Amino acid sequence: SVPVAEGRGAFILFEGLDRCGKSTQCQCLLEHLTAQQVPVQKLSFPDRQQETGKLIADFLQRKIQLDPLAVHLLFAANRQNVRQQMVDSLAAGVTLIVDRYAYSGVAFTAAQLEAPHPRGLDLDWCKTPDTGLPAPDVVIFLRLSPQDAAARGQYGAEAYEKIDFQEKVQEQFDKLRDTSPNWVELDALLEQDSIAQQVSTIAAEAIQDCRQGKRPMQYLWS
Ligand code: FDM
Ligand code: MG
Repeated sequence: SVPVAEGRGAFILFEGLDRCGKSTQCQCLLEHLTAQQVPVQKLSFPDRQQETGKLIADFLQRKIQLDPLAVHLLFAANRQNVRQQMVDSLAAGVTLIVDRYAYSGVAFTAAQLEAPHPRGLDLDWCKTPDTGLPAPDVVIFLRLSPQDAAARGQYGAEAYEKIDFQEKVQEQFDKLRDTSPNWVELDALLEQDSIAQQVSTIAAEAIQDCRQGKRPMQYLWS
């Protein structure tokens, strides 16, 4: 019998440093859930199709220069612009597989701020523009050292792709992990299939809980 979506969909988020394999795992999970006839939709941020996303893409490709704090707000705007669509999809029983989100937003900006942050530009400032977005039911963090990441492919094509900067980003991700109870870390050095298997187990549990109404919708930053 074909499973019918009863309760809400689950919000499954993938986070990690550049080259950790997030996009591959998102695609694997999409195919896996689609084969199981789970209603599912994949999103990735930055969404480069949006008007804000085009500015972000130009910035990442170093075609235009923007102030780091202004870029931060653009990344958040790029998410807020689809907030209602995400909420509606989840409510309609559609599971969302998301490639990067506000955690990347906070970590990549906070990694650029000099400590001790003058004028209140700190982790909390970075979190503010994403307030009110739907919160993920699970954050799957694919952990890979910046050195192992760099060995996978050449860095340098886009801004941020530098080992020393990625180390700072990882430190910020670690701070976010400490305040996120639904954060799960997987070793990104494992075989793709082995990661995919762990991911499908984690996803199945989240999907079942959400479908059965065991997890109320939550919003950032709770
Ligand atoms: N990035 C991504 C940010 O700096 N802030 C954000 O809010 C998001 C979603 O953009 F280096 C950074 C992370 C990465 C770059 O992301 C492009 P993709 O996943 O490589 O396209
Ligand atoms: Mg990238």
